[in-house]
Amino acid sequence: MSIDFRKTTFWGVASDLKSCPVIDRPEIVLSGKSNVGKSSLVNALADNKKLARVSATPGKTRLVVYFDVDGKFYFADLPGYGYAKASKDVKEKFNKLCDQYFVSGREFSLVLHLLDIRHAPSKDDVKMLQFMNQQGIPYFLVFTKCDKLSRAQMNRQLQEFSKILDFHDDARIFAVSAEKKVGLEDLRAAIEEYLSDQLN
Ligand SMILES: Nc1nc2c(ncn2[C@@H]2O[C@H](COP(=O)(O)OP(=O)(O)OP(=O)(O)O)[C@@H](O)[C@H]2O)c(=O)[nH]1
Ligand SMILES: [Mg+2]
Repeated sequence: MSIDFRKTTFWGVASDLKSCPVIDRPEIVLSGKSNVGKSSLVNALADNKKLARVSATPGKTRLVVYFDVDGKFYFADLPGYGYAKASKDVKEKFNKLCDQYFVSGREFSLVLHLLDIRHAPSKDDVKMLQFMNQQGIPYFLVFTKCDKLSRAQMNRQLQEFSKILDFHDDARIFAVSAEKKVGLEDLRAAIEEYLSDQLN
């Protein structure tokens, strides 16, 4: 079985939990702070800049946006949490949608939790990892925007992260740049391998 990530298409959106579709294939959720690069990563993996809307202004993704990847699985691109500039109401709505998504009992195969390699993890990141560890939710940690740092700086940051974040022993860690197309092939291969026993 092989997945052609280039065959990724927009599939649908949901503005609240009730309208999230019941799906019949594995779902991979992208989570992380607003502006970390979730939508950019979908585009980079699919090698299609026009697929998901990306913006320098945090809070671009306001809905759960679903993408069909080669008819094999779905990506769910969540609105980022902690979008500081949104009004209180909007912020609460985003955060609620993210939170509900994870406590709803919805079944997903894997979470790609994204962290900006340049910044210390937020309280929400720490909470999210604790939650996934407690619930036994499988996740990959994906450090984004690697083009912004030198290798030495990157290694230093990774050490700092490991002091703050409680990585699961078998958590898989990736460093990517959507901008410079770094680390994408490794991530595609790991997703494919991860899903291989769930797909036929
Ligand atoms: N330099 C660099 N910039 C990136 C990279 N990935 C994303 N960006 C930029 O970061 C900004 C936010 O990217 P998005 O993909 O919209 O982030 P998001 O996590 O989907 O944000 P929300 O939808 O607000 O939750 C945009 O200006 C992107 O161009 C990367 O690998 N390198
Ligand atoms: Mg987005």
